[in-house]
Amino acid sequence: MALELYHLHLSQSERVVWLLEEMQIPYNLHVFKRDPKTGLAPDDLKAINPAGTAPYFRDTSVSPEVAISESGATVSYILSVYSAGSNGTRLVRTPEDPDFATYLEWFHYANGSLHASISRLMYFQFSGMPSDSPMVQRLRGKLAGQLKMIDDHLGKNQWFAGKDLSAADCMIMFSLSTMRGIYPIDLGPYANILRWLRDVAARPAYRKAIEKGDEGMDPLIEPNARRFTEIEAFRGALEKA
Ligand SMILES: N[C@@H](CCC(=O)N[C@@H](CS)C(=O)NCC(=O)O)C(=O)O
Repeated sequence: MALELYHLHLSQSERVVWLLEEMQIPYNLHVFKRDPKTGLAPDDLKAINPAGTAPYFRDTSVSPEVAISESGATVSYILSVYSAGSNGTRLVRTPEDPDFATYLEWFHYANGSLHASISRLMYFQFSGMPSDSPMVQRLRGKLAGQLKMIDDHLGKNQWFAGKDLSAADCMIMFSLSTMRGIYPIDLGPYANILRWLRDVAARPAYRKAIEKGDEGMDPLIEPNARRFTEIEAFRGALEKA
């Protein structure tokens, strides 16, 4: 097996690093740092991935080789082809599992709804749009509703798809942790989300993923997480946020 994962520092490709660490599947990790000025992918990553983003994933053990540049598709591919991982960890749910529909819903909620809301707000923040503008207020209200719904769910379930960790947790984690270094969100009112963040950060595989991909950065699990002001393009907006 030759799995190649191209990961961008402080980015949603951490989802795939974490998944592979949980499943203990051998892979080669190629880490790229964000451009310190623009915060975007560096040219050497853009030269490898035509989409210019991370994650970028290749499975060279099959012919023709597989190449994917969407995190959700990469996670689904790994789960379909290597389902149980080398240590038997089963992070996928199938129609026979009682939590199958819940799993699917949260898996897709990660990028389809939660990250979509946060990244829209992030672009407004970068554009300098005042935080009291009607559009920002409206989106913030929507995000607060989403966080409340997640918090209620995690009040009744230890993990997103019930009592065990699943790939739905791997998909959601980035938006509620590392992403807050780019778009700050106060999670103080959401005790169940904070409990879940602590549970994730206590997992050796998650720690290992962050250690390998983000140079041992402390996971962003506090109610008010640190901000990535070391990146010039983020600094101005983050200092005002
Ligand atoms: N929907 C894609 C998003 C990929 C994406 O936009 N990745 C960001 C990192 S969070 C990136 O590579 N940004 C660098 C750039 O756009 O130059 C996924 O889930 O993989």
